[in-house]
Amino acid sequence: MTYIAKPTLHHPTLTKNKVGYTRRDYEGRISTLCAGCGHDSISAAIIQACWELDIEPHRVAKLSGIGCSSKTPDYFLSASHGLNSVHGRMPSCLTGASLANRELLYLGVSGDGDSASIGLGQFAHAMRRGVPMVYIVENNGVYGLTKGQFSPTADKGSQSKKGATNIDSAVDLVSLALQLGATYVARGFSGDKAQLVPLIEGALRHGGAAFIDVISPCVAFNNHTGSTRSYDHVREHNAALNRIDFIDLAAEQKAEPAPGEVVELTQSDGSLLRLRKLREEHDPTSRLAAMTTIQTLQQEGELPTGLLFVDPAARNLHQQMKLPAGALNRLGEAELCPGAAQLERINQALR
Ligand SMILES: Cc1ncc(C[n+]2csc(CCOP(=O)(O)OP(=O)(O)O)c2C)c(N)n1
Ligand code: SF4
Ligand SMILES: [Mg+2]
Repeated sequence: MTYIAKPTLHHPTLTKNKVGYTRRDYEGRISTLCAGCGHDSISAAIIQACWELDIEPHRVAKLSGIGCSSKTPDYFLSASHGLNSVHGRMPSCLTGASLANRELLYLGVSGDGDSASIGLGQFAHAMRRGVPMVYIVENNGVYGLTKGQFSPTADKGSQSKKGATNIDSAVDLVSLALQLGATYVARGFSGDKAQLVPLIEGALRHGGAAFIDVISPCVAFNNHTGSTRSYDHVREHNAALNRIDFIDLAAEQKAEPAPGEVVELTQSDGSLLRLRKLREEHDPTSRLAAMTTIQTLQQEGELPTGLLFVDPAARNLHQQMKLPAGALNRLGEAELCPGAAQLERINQALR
């Protein structure tokens, strides 16, 4: 399969977005993942979201670790910048890149093994520092690439394909992200693109640490009875809290919302998240309420999905560190070497 290249010629009548690209311009190479793998649906959702939001592909940097999930950046946004890091080290590479050049849009793609096992410390610090990024974990409950061992997100008591029972407690990445200070926390399902695409779009416009846990079944090793990450199980236990009906940057098109209470939240770049509540009791702007809802539903065996929490006025790492507006990698000598007098002033202030 890997030798089959996608044709580069596009049909001249394909629809273009506002920045002049067709949806095909956001694609990547042909996927080598197993047919039916949830990760491929997430790649398709990322392509859709970037195209719909008129994001120029060369303004995006996509970073990943190691795993089937971490291979996926090869299958979307081929014109973007990319880095495939050592296993679990994507968050620190992304943090460094973001500090060097804040003008790009950072997209981190990882797996449940990559982020909740070897990379757990890295995950934690990227969240608590408020790195402006969209961090997606393609969560299948197993190490897919190394043939289906339980990952730390596998539920206690769930069964492996060969019938072994998982005896360890699960790491719940959305709860962790909330506790650590992430300012946009969502959970999607690779089998529900209508829910997932707007969640990614909202995250791309967020401007702070945005985390999306996407339940993404592994058809080769974790799609059987006894697994809590199979397509059937997730469909049966998906407890959607809300739906983002649409995200509108200038709030120019006012579509009629579907029935249900609607909450409108304006993010710092002016984007409007229009949320239709499916569970009246859930307030997506309360971190505490999100934590309580997640714990309560998960204890009942349900998987809460949707936009779990958002702080629309979130501050990010750059703002907290009072960094200059442009990319640090373009500072000139005058800014980098402000002179002996300035250095003396700084030294005096620290005495
Ligand atoms: C330092 C290091 N340790 C272990 C491995 C072996 N390894 C490769 S991928 C992987 C786990 C991948 O699981 P996950 O992140 O959940 O991705 P998936 O394949 O399930 O999408 C492991 C343990 C490695 N490549 N590097
Ligand atoms: S092994 Fe699992 S995670 Fe990896 S490509 Fe196949 S279905 Fe996807
Ligand atoms: Mg995995």
